[in-house]
Amino acid sequence: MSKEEILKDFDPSQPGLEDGTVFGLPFSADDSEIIVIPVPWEVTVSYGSGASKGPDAILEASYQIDLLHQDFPDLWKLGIYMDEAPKKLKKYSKKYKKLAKPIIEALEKGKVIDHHPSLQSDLDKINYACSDMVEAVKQQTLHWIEKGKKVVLLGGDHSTPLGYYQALAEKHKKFGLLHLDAHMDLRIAYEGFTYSHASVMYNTLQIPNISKIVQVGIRDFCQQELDVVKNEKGRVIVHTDMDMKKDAFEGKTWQQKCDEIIEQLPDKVCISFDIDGMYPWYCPNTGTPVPGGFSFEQATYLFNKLAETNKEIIGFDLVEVAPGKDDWDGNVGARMLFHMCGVFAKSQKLPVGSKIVF
Ligand SMILES: [Mn+2]
Repeated sequence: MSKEEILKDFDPSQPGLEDGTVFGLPFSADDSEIIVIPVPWEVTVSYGSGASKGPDAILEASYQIDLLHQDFPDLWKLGIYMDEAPKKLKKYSKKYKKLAKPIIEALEKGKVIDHHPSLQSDLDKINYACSDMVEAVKQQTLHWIEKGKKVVLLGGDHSTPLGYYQALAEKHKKFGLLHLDAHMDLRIAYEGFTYSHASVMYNTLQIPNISKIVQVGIRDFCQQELDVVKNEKGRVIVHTDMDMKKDAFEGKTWQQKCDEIIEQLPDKVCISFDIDGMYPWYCPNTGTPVPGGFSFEQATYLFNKLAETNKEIIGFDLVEVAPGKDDWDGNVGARMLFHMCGVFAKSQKLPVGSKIVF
């Protein structure tokens, strides 16, 4: 069936098709403008686990979402397709996470890993497996970009989008990251893991095409990360949660703050959204929650403002969504994913329709 015929047959007012793809949409990958690459990976988690189950939880919750988005009413017609995860990733995530556990425990007891040959050899294996994951994500991203698709990455923990940024760097000479997170993720090989979730922005800084990282919502960082920010001399800009709240308490509006953040970004922008940037009640099961944060609507407002400027959103990732006993975390993640697809598509000048005004 052609896409036109599928559209004619499909009733968007009914709940999504559970045998369809994400959001219950009836389209194939070929018929979809947007491809979501799920990366169910969490090998180096240091605290709470579950981020590898994020993509499944978001997929499950996505069937319940009404397709008529107030800001982007025609978004669903573009087609959003969730791809298969890179091969064997789920299995390897489990395997190497098990191997990482004794290393993290030994570190917690104050042991030095390279004094323990078997732990050191496991650590080497883990670092190798993680670099494989990064390469697989990069190749899968390039595969879809070369087919003309708008590609989105869905984690997994925050180590998962590094290969995605590397792929974007093959296509764009210079771009910046708008990074929403409670953490800076600028640690250097955290706990010995080169590709730790807590090191992803440090690793990202090694990509020369990334001209700037603008961090929003930060409220937990260490001396080493502060030193990285200082050494980068303006390449990393930090908006801490404390500073943003103080500004707000003293009368600065969110609109003013968003203008300031957007001004600091280069012409091309990739968004990296760690769900723990938001207030913890939006993501109670995420791996490393921190009190404070911003609301769902503050995030979507910032993204909408960015999409209204001349700056181009070239991609985004959403990471660290981890499900609990109910489907709340997945529900929030699915709605954020849908909204971010909308701003991405709008910025890419795809026909998302005009905002519904009452
Ligand atoms: Mn993070």
